Amino acid sequence: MKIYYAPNTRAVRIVWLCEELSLGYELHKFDGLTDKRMREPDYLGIHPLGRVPCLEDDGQHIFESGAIVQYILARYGDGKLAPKPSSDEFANFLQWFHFAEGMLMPPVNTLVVETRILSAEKSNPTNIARAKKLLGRMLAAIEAGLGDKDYLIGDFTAADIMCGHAAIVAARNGGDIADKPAVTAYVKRLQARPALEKSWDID
Ligand SMILES: N[C@@H](CCC(=O)N[C@@H](CS)C(=O)NCC(=O)O)C(=O)O
Repeated sequence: MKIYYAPNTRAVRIVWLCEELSLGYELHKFDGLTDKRMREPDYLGIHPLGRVPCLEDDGQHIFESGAIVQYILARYGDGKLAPKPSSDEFANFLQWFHFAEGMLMPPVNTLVVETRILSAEKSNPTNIARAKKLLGRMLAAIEAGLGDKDYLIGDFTAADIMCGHAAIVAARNGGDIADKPAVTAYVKRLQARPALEKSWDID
């Protein structure tokens, strides 16, 4: 498997998953999101938007981090990091797995654009306030979902790779978790996992 990767992006999720599963992979590393090679025709032929992550496996390419995680789990997961479809946890697993890109990341994206990409003159305080409020509600849903569990469905699963990564990125980009003890502890717990620590910025 070849992972198209840039440090501190959603591509971290794919490396993290492979590390948790002890799967081998080759890395195609971009230096960051401003790396011009991401906009070159070769890569645009692989990912039409020139984004990461992307996976190459068995002569095929696949993009969308959630789809890639599901693909790896289904092909190479050997039943690990996901409950069986017949189990009581399966619905909860899918729900949190997809909450990451569906609900958590959109306000994070707005905050990244408004506070990191746009110049101070172009940035819109109303958009920032609205995104922060929305993100607070999404993080509150995680707080409630965690309850007194260590991970979203109890044991560590790929739902934590998707949602946990989003929660960490949210906390780094203006999401307030100080009033959310379960999320705060969850973020710390995830960051202490050696597989994640290794995945943020690989040489
Ligand atoms: N929903 C996509 C989002 C992909 C995405 O936006 N990736 C960002 C990095 S986290 C990117 O490559 N951005 C480059 C750009 O916006 O030009 C996924 O989960 O893979």
